[in-house]
This record gives sequence, C-alpha cells and structure tokens, in this order.
Amino acid sequence: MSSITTAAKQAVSSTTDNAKMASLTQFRVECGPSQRMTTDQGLHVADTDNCNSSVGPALLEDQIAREKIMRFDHERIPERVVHARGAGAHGYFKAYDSSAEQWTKAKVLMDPSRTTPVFVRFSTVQGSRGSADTVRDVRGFAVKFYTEEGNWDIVGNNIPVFFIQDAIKFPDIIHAVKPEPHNEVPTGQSAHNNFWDFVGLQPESAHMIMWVMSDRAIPRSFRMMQGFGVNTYTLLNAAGEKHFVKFHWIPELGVHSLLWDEALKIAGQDPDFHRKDLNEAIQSGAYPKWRLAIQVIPEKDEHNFDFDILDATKIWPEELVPLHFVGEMVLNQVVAEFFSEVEQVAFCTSNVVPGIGFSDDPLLQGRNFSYFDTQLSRLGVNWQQIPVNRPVCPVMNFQRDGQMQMKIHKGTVNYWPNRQEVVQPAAVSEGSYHDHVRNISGMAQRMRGPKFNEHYSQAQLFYNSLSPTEQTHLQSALAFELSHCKDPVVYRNYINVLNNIDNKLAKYVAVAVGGDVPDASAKGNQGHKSAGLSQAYYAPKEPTIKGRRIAILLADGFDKAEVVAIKTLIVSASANAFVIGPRRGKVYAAGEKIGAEGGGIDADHHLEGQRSTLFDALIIPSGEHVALLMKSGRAVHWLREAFGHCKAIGAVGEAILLVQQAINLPEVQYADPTDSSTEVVASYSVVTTAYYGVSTAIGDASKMTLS
Ligand code: HDD
Repeated sequence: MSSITTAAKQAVSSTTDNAKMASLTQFRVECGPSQRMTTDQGLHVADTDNCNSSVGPALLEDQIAREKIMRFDHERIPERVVHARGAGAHGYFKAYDSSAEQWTKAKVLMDPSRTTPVFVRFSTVQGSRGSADTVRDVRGFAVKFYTEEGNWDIVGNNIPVFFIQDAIKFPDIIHAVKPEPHNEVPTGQSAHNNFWDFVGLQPESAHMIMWVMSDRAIPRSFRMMQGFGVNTYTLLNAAGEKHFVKFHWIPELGVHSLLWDEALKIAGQDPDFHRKDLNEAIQSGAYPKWRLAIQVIPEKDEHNFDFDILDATKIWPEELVPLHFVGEMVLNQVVAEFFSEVEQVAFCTSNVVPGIGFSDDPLLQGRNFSYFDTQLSRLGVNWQQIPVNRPVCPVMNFQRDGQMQMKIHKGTVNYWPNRQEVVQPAAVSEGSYHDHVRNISGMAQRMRGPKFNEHYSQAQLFYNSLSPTEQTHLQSALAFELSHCKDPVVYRNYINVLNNIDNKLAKYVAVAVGGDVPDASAKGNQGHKSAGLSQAYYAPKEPTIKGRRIAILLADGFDKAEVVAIKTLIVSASANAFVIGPRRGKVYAAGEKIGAEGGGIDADHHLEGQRSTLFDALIIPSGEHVALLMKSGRAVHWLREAFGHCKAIGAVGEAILLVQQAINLPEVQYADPTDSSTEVVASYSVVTTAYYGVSTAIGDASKMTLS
C-alpha cells in the first residue's frame, strides 16, 4: 500500500503542473508539419484524396479508402442520456488547513500540503449534445478529484435540491422533461405539456421548480455558478466517528445570471457561449475559482430537524447548519481534445475515498448504481482505463479482460486468494477504504420516511428569500413556461401547486397564462427566509470585472491614445477587451488616412457580427468617430439593447451625447400581445439601473461592477 502513495507522490512532484496532467502527457498526440500521414497500422500513405479505381467503380481492395470511411462511420458514441451537452477543464484543489480532520480522515480535504488534480465538467440536463448553452435548465457541476487514494467524484448541480426523492422516479422525470415521444419536441426546454404535467402530479418537485424557474437556471457563466453535491454523504474521521455532510462550491466571482431576454438571444447568436467563456477565461489567465464548503451534522443529530436530512428535495438552511470552508478549486488548463477528455470523462457518485462514504439518501443509493451502469453502455467495460478517467495512483486487482482491455497483466494467477499471495488486500491501517459499521434492521418495504411527505415549506422559504427583482423573474419564468403548455389540465393543475407556495405568485401566473385565479392561499405563507438563497448574498466583497467581456465601440476617427489606454486598463483588471468596429480588421484613428500603412487598430469584430448580448459592458471613446456611430442604426441598437439589459455603459466626451440620444427615447412602445387593453408595457426609459459616464470606466477599471 505504501508503494501506492509513493508512486502517486512521485507523479505529483514530477511536474510543475499536476499529477493528472503528467499522466495524460503520454497519451497526447502532437500533429505537426514534420509528421507524415499513415494508416491506422502505421503505413505511410501518399494519397488519401482519391479512391483506387480504374476509370470506373472503386476497387474493394483499396484498404486506405475503406479504413478512412469505416473509421468515420464509427466516430459517434451514445451521448449521455442526461447532461449530454457540456464543457470541461482541468485544475486543482487545495485544502486551506487541517481543520476538516475533526470530521474526516480524507487527506484531500485535510492535508494542506497536497495539491489534488481535478477535472470538472459543467453541463445542461435536458438538451442533446448539439443544443444551446443558455437555455433555462439545471447546470451539472461534476468534479473528479484524482487523489493519491483513488478518484473521488462529486457529481453535483448548480442547484442544491432535486426534483425527486427516490431514484426509481428518475426515468419518469427525465422522460417527462425530455422532448415528447411522438414528435421529439422541444429541444433544450422544459416549457412543454409533459414536464409540467409530471411535476404537477409529483409535488415533491415543488421546491426544485422554484429554483429552476429562478435566475439560477440561466447563469451568466459556469464560472459564476454555485455547485452543490445535493445528496447527503457521510464523513468518517480517524476516531471512527460519522458525520452527515453536504458539499457546496462557492464561486470567487459571485453568482450571476443572464436576463431571460439575453439568454434567448444568445441561444441563437452564440449557442456555445458558456463553453467559449470557460476557455476564454482560462486562456486569458482569469482562472475560475471556487471555495469548497461543507455542512456537517453529527450522526446522533440525524433526527433533530423538521425535515429528513436524507431527503434530496430539502436544503439544510445555513442558519441551522453553518458552512465550514475547507479548501479551494482552481481551473487553469483547457482541454486539448474535446471528445477524448470532455466526452469520455465518466463520473460516478460511487467513487469515494477513505474518510468519505454514503448515506441512506434514497436518491444517492440509486445513483450509485446508475452512473457505473451508464458508463458500460457509453464507453464499455474498461471505461476506467480511458486516459481522462485513470486514477493517478496505481490500480491493481483481478478484474480482467472485456472489450478494449489496455493493460497486459503479468503472472500466472488472476484470482484471490492465490498460492503465491500476490496482490493482497490492503489493511485498514494501510489507509484502505472501509465501510462505516452500522446497524441495519426493519421491514423491507416500498416506502419513504414520514418526513419525506412535506413538500412546500422549503419551496416557500426559497421564494420568500429572493429579492423583489428575483421574484419578478421567477414569476415571468413560470408564466413563460406554462404558456407553452397547450393542455389546460396541465397549467390549471400547476397553478394549484403554486397556490400551496404563495397565493400572489399563483395569482400572477394564473392571470398571465389564463388559469383559474385562486382567491386564497391553499396553505398560507409562513414567511420564513434564509439569507444564502438569494444570489445577491454571494456578491464578492471587492467588486471585480475579472474575466468579464467588455466591448469598445469604434468607427473611423477615434482618439487612438484614449482607446489604447482604455484597453490597457481593462486588461490590467483581468477582463477581456474587444474592439467592435464598422468592419473586422483595421479601423483608423482621427488624422489617419484610411488604409494607411501601419495605421489604425484592429477591430476584433464588426457591429453586425456580434451583439451587445455577448458582452458584459460597453464603452465608447471620444472623437470624430462618434458622429459616424450616431448614424449607424446597428450602433444605436447596441446601446439601447445594452441599456435594456442593465449593462454598464461607459462613454467619453462626445460619446456621452450619443448614449443620451440612443437611450433617452421618449416612448419606445411595445404592444402587449396578451392584453389588448395595454398599449404601452415597456420603454427603455423605465430601466433606471444602467448608467453611463466617464469616470467609472476610464478612471479605474477595477472599480467597475457588473451584475
Ligand atoms: Fe445524474 C449524469 C447530477 C440524479 C443518473 N448527473 C449526471 C451528470 C451530473 C448529474 C452533473 C453529468 C456528469 C458528467 O458530466 O458526465 N444527477 C445529478 C444530480 C442528481 C442526479 C446532482 C441528484 C442529486 N442521476 C440522478 C439520478 C439518476 C441519475 C437519481 C439515476 C437513478 N446522471 C445519471 C446517469 C448519468 C447522469 C444516467 C448520465 C451520464 C452519466 O450519468 O454519466 O447515470
């Protein structure tokens, strides 16, 4: 056993990066100009552009053409049955100190001298591999820790609760939310009859529905999401004491979302918005970072709560069970090949290390079966040997054979016990995994614990804890979703469910979607709140623009020194500056001749090619170019849309007038299609939170705040 840890340590110290990156090096293939093309068998080939044929049908003997086409025919593997669309990155985790040792002997959590490599995959749940990033959905947040004691996976979401309590309901909830069976519609959306039919009849999902209809389900970026293990796990310390535990990831940048209007537009403008954002941030050095916190409950206190602590539709309010911060995770390396790493990474809730164990949470119990099982059909029985899935410590046992076995095991025995006593089990004293000893008694029957029957109090708690703006967004989201359900049985029933949570909410939705407006609340709202449920709670203490995307709008005739200064300031605050001009390529400053050799600066995009939705803020420098921008309908639209989405807008000199003219439109009127009596429902001038001015952007870029 000691050799296991020594080998893993050597791996860690053999690279300045981390042990996992070192282990992947042998599998990485460079493709360079000095290399020559071969077949899969290594045969050099001179021509892969023409089939071998004699001025007629292709010859069957052409093994080069056959190989090329056959390999292509088999490139696809089944996509994940859920969480099919995702993005991933490598990084590391480091414990802050040894304080977690009071609860666990898991070295990864309590040894600050260790740097544990991680691979993280973020995902959406409903849509297929080719769906858009910014849809309204839960986001997966799966972390694989390559520890010296083996792989540990926290397969979590960006929402701390789940739709169902018992794993046996998982196929039903997923069938209900996925595209309907008769027509494969809709893609990447829960806004359809079957989903709302199911959740209306399965009220244990009410709490989760509140989260999914909130801004949490349309994150601005993977980097700005919380992560949660969701299920209740256990920790075991060196003294053999057990604690129940929940895991939380808290992003350094705070928790931020898109507006629904932005999310809808970005889904069309740039369906890869989130995966590009992740790579862009890492490549520009703005490494995404999360703190890992745990909530712990001693074994003896399991039954001291109003709710069952093993019920995945419940949170443990922080007021009752505080967070302990144990370490931090940084993502600092993008993947080299998407398929090999992101598509083939395989997480299992059953992957734990000594000091971490399971609980009787009925959802977790089913998950422990399901993940291993799904990898068999996606990747085959030897999925653990795929480079991204390999542990960084040695693997040694008598599991053998199967498709795509990559190892050649030496020796004459493949069973235990064996006369040669090779490959012996490791003793607990050597650091091996062992299950916590516990009493199990009672009647086996199909049932749930009595406290699993209450479904509304935490749904209320969540709704009450949101800011008024967040509540408004949630109301609109419900109204959007239910108005996509054609069957009145479905939306009427869901309004009844909402009326168990909050009467005003139910009324709002009923009026909007045409249901029966309930007079009185079904249950009454207890009015309880918990601070950590609103996104505002996670605003960083120091406002930051780290990793944000800032557009600089230009036309020919700008002030060059000023633009260079603005760019420098933005980059110095670890944000990304993009010049948007009338065309991609050179845009020329005041006094420069158009097309002048060595003049101008490079525009990254042109005004038609990108939209304000893809940026967090925009700034317009001073100069003659403002007159040209004023005449550009697209530039004015950029400003109006950015203002409507409450983005920070900076303007210098003449550009202030442009901003004023663009956004102070007296009456931009929209007719409300759902209410013929309403003539004006919105105008840009009612949005008061956006601002413009010189000082914020130019004076000190690091003080700019974006929400
Ligand atoms: Fe699951 C994938 C998260 C309940 C069965 N799940 C999957 C992924 C995440 C989650 C993040 C994607 C992993 C990746 O990136 O490869 N799942 C959750 C959470 C749950 C949950 C937080 C509730 C606490 N899942 C759940 C249940 C079952 C599954 C109850 C089955 C009984 N989940 C799966 C799966 C997937 C999966 C079918 C599809 C691909 C995969 O496992 O590897 O086995």
